[in-house]
Amino acid sequence: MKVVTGVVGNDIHVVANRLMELSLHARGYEVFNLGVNTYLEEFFDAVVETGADILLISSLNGEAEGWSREIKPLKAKYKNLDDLVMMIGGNLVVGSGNAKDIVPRYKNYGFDLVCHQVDLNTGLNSLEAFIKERNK
Ligand code: B12
Repeated sequence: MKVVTGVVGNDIHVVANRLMELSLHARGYEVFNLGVNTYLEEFFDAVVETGADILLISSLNGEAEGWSREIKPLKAKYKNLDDLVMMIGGNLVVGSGNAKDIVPRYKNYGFDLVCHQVDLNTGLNSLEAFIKERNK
């Protein structure tokens, strides 16, 4: 399967993003890594260009929430993204917050999987379980 990944907004934290690329490769995915400082339009354009099945976004500085509010109106401008699996992880708020509150908010923005302060491998395991369940 094809995955587009990167770090959203004005976020320069690159380490988790590089690890994500390596882990996805090791799990057999074809990876298109847009790197840090990536805007939503660039993610969706890359999904269309590559025909990706999954969009996997990282945010460490907590800015993601501001961007995520734009997802629904922006996604509506693209065709054929209904089957795209959308996942986000990292530090999903500025300061502290708990996953119980954060996860439903992000699901409402349009994400299928939300991993607030969850390690990469646990997150990728849940992605694989999600895809398996969906393809049943
Ligand atoms: C290194 C670092 C920096 C470096 C980044 C260098 C670089 N180019 O990457 C520098 C010094 C430049 C930096 C700058 C800033 N940083 Co900084 N930084 C860190 C630090 C110390 C480590 C981050 C890191 O690389 N960790 C290693 C990776 C492997 O671990 P990780 O990031 O935790 O990622 C794991 C999980 O989050 C998860 N994960 C991540 N993404 C995803 C995605 C998915 C889908 C899944 C499933 C999982 C997942 O998997 C990873 C591995 O298990 C953290 C504090 C900390 N101890 O975590 C702060 C931290 C992330 N930084 C922070 C901040 C605030 C900033 C600045 C805004 C500071 C400032 N005032 O200038 C700027 C940001 C500028 C910008 N435009 O983004 C805050 C964010 C707080 C928040 N969200 O509320 C933190 C948490 C520090 C803190 N406690 O306040 N930072």
